[in-house]
Amino acid sequence: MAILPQANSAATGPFVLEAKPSSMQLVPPEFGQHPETEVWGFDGTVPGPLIRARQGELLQPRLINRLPQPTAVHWHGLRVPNAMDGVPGMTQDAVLPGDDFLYELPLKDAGTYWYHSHNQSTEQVARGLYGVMVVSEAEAPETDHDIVVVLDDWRLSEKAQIANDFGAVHDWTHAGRLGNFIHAALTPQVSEVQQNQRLRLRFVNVATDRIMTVSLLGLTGKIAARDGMPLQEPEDLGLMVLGPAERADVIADVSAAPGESVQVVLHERGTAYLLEEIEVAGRHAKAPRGVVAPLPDNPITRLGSLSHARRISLTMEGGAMSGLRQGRYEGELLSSQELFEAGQIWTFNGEAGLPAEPITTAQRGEIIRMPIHNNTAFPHAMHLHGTHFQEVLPDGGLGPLKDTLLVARRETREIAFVADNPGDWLLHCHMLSHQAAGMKTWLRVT
Ligand SMILES: [Cu+2]
Repeated sequence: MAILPQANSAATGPFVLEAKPSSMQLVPPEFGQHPETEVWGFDGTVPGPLIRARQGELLQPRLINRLPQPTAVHWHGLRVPNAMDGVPGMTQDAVLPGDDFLYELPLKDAGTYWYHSHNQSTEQVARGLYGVMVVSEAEAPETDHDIVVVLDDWRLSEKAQIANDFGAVHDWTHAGRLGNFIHAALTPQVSEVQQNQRLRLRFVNVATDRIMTVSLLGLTGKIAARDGMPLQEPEDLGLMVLGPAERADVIADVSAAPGESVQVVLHERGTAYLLEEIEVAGRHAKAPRGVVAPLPDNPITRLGSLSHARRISLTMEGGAMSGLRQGRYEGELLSSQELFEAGQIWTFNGEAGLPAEPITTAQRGEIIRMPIHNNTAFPHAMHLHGTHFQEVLPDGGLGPLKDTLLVARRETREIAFVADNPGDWLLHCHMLSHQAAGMKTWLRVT
């Protein structure tokens, strides 16, 4: 007799994730005849393979590097052991071309996560090295379709090739590398739905730098999770603003009538663009389900009192239209001109690039609260590795669990978190151009 593997054996043992050059028909025919686009993708696809697993499983992806550059994979939003975080120079050595690395990822939390290159990421993510990971709840809410919506932003030449201008100074000093082809990739590619069906739409902004503002037409429902974590009270669906790396899970019933469509609309500088639509064909036998109940909670501690919290502040400076005069870089105090010449344009607490010392060393279990002062003329998407944080709201209340927070220009926002995952963790702007040009620091949890 034979013992057969389970049907979903991909998640129950090591599996291969191969980073390699490839090509794909990125620009669809409605934009005219375009050749395939040369990309770098996991398993040669962009987005990379959708990894579906269940909460509580151990995921073991083996990264094989078939790129012409070293690489590493960061599992964005997963609370993993430090050595699995995928940050070259901090948690592992970059994986050289031809080499491989086995990641072991215990999936503590259900939700929508993503994975992407964390080496030369301004180039590698822009070339397509990202994918989505869906960790399903033990008791998932009932839906008719569960669809991942990847929002990406490409800078393409007239021949539909990725512009090879990574590190352009104007991008780095301003809002980052913004593209000219914004796209929503649906997985699975559902072509039609029925009125009254319930959809779960998992939005992921994988753009290197662009903030995506989207609305949904033909749906009635709620945002049930942000950055993977369930909202204790689902939020009304309105305009969704997703900074780079942010996610939102929408659970909604199709309200559009047969013959109409469900639409994903991008709002950019006063203009609305239809990114994707799904036809409504027929009416489901059931009435709409109506109420969207909160998703089952994840085993992460939400903050209670902040009375014992230690405060560490972070001040952002630099970029265009700012008064940056000087900053430290690699231990030396440089003038703004010298920083600029070193490709370092932004500072955290007066320091550009990864400092030798952590911004703080926290005892395991300590509560840290961090006011973030954005003294620049641009928004920034602050991402903390290793755990989720909550925003400390102006009224003293606490916001939802998040791993990335968009901080508007000249704005102060405050985050707080339990430093409960030991190791060295990056804290950086997820506008990858800004990160490359200085906006990163780290903290140590002992
Ligand atoms: Cu930034």
